[in-house]
Amino acid sequence: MLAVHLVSFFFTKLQEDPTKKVDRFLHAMRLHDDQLNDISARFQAEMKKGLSAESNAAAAVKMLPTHVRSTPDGSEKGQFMALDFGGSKFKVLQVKVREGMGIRKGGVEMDEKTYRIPKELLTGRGTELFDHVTESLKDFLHERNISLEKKHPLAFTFSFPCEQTALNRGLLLSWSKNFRARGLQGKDVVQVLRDSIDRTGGMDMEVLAMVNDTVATMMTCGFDDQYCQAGLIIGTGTNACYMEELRHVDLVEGDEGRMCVNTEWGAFGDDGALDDFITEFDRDVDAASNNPGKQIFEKMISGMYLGELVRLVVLKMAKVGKLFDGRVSDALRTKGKITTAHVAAMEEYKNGLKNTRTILEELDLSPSDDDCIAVQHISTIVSFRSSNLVAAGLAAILTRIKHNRNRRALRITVGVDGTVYKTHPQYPKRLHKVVRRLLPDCHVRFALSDSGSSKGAALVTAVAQRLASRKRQVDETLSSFKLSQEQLQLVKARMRAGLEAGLKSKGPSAIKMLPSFVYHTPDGTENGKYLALDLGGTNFRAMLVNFKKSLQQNVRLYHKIYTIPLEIMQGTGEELFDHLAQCIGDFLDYMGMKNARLPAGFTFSFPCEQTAIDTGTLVSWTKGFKATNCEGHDVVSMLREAIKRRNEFELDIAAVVNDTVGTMMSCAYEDPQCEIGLIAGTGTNVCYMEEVKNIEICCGEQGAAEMLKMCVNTEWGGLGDDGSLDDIITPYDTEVDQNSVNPGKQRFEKLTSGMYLGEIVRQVLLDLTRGGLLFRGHVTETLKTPGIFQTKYLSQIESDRLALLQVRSILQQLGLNSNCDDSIIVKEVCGAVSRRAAQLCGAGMAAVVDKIRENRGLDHLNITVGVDGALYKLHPHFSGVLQKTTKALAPRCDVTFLPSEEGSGKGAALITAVARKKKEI
Ligand code: 0WK
Ligand code: 0WK
Ligand code: BGC
Ligand code: BGC
Repeated sequence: MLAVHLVSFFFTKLQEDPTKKVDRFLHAMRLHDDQLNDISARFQAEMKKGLSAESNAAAAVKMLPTHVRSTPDGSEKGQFMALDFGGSKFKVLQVKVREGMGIRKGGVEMDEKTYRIPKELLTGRGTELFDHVTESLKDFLHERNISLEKKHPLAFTFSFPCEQTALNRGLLLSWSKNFRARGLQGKDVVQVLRDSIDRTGGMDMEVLAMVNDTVATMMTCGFDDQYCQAGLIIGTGTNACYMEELRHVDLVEGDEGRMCVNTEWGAFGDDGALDDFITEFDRDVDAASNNPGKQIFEKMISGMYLGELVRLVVLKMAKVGKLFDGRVSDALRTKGKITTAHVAAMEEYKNGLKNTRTILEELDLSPSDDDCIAVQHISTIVSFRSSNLVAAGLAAILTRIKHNRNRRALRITVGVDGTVYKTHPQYPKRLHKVVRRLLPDCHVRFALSDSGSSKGAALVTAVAQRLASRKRQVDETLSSFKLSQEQLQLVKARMRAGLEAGLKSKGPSAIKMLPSFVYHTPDGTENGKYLALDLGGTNFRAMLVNFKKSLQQNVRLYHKIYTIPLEIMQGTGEELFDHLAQCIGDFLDYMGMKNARLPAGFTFSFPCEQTAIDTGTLVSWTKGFKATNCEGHDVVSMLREAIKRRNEFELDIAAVVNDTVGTMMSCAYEDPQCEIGLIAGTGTNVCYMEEVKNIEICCGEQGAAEMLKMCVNTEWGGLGDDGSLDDIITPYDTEVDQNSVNPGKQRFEKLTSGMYLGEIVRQVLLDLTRGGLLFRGHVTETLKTPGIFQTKYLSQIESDRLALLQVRSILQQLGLNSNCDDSIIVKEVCGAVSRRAAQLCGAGMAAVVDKIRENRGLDHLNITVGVDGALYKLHPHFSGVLQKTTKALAPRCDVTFLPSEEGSGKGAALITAVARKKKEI
């Protein structure tokens, strides 16, 4: 008896659960998370393949650049005609976008009409298909009394894979879904549209942008949600796009900013990458499709195929007697008899089963309740697999964005559209759930594009218009920084004239040409220990230099750097020199040489009139220094007095030199051909070995006459103080000069040196922001703060590696919220300002080397320039542009630029050594 009960229990058990039967039958379609993660990883690999120039051609997933470089930022405006072509409905629209009010607040008005596309046109001649499109457009203009004369900007949503080389140019790679019109593959569909508009005639359209429906959907949702950086279509077809870092898009020039990439993920698997997930039903759907072997991923997911998949599964299960007791109807054998809409209906919460019975009865089947449950479950499994596969693809994209942005967690919104997503009752929830399960550390929001993608297309066109006009305005603003060859030649000539004038006149000349009383470069015989003191632009350095005769060319140096607080820089002269004396004391202590009474060389990087090697009267402070009671005083005496006041140690200050002279000497120790010293740092200046006979101001000076050459500290920073640069000085430069501690002075320096470049950039950024071209027009307190944009930022921002992310983090640190475009502009501004600075220094250097060449009556000159300064040494492009400009403007001079290793200290010690030797004689 018990046995009978057990058998009947199991039989009813087996009988009873049709879903289990289906689960077994379709186990290959039921994907669990490991499989989804595997598919996600495979898709990531495919994305890389598609993005890289090497492997793109062979890649199945084409990763097509769209030339859409940014998502909406609320400043789009204008009226546009739009065509939405390629989805289940072909629409003609007029879209009005008003300033910054966003869609929710009704900032965009739409007027649309859907036009049927006769079936025969889908497979007819392509030109006829497009003529139908443009005739519909014309009909719409008529019907809506929209002027036919006025030129209308047109946005074209074309939902097929296109290789775009610009926003308004795209070659059709292949048709998909149910389109197969002839003669268009490989053609620029924007041109085809323009030709059709001309053929249809009677309207004036400017096709400004063609976008894929995924891109248009992302833009539509991006208008309201700045986190929307991806677009997803699950409709007749399926596809996704997202904002990729431009540096990863090999097929497009440039590495700044981002660009939206249309993945065309429908083709994932066309190269066999998904073969182990393809079921017999997928193969049947593909074989019966009008593009076998193509769009494999799409055929497992999108609305054009889901119904067919369900029909084939139901047909197979019926054939093997697992449904309808093995009875099959002709309707069930007929392709397309079960649509995706049927699938959605079968899965409705309440009426799902009822709908299933109705649908099956319409297929001339008489299903049992269990049959209905089973068929409903088949629909569930098929559509569940669809949403799971979309989730896996999306997980791959979002993971890539997270990595691109170096984020541990990502907050992002995905704009979605498409009939399957919109009409299938359970699809969105399932998709969201699986995506969040696959990406636990991402905060993913799905925004439904509630009115189609044409708003997005119009926004792309508006963005295109805005970007184009902004680029025009930024280029205009920066054009004043772009110096032509002629202008640089002029600067060279003016520098030359300034050098000549400075040598002649005792009086005030813009370029002071100060004698240094250094007559020759080192000869290697220098020996002994010297203290080198170096007051430059940003800090004070004390250095012990030990020349060892025994060790040829071997010099030992020990040094310590001390900062100069602003209040000391701009306090009293006494405080400044006391501070220096204190630092020297600390250094000698540190070196245990307090009682050594060392001979010292003092590098004093400011214009000093010298009458001998160990005296120098400060002409005027520069570079932010403004200590009182110094100008007009001998800086050596002031230091000696400070040391005396300190009464801790004694020094024999034997020489005071300019940092350019110290740098020249340091480098000449390595390269005897070095006869010029250049500083491109906080300040800028150059010295060079001039013929004594040309230095009128010191002819007859004791000791000068019998010498041939003397090093002259040009103080070229003063070029333009006489107005000779007014034709290239921009209002931004004037602003910087006005706000400086020495207005009207050092004009050339204020165009070229580290102390000022950051300020010039800030002034330009301020102006662009006030013009609404930057930071959304928000002029923050930070941006108004002088000195906030340090020149070191230029070097970081302009470095070729990682530039943009760095730009944004630098701007972030400055409290400036920026988007990609802002960062691109900031980088452009930095580039324009630093490039001009380097070119101007190059023009100045060309004047100096050509003068030396002519001094020596040479047809060609080989010479070396010893260089120092943070701008020359640390800025990624400055030195290269300077060298190139010098070469271009002084072609008869071969100039080697030798960066100084240990600064000018060694040079000062060398000069001290020479000075001491002479004293002993
Ligand atoms: C609506 C959009 C259109 C897109 C379509 C896709 O406006 O651009 O192509 O969604 O969904 P489907 O109509 O193919 O279901
Ligand atoms: C290092 C030299 C020093 C000079 C400085 C200029 O040793 O004499 O003043 O370079 O560069 P800055 O520190 O202004 O970038
Ligand atoms: C097309 C895509 C399009 C998608 C959604 C696919 O068949 O290849 O370009 O985005 O359908 O409409
Ligand atoms: C000073 C020069 C110095 C240069 C580089 C200028 O401001 O006037 O004397 O050589 O800066 O430091």
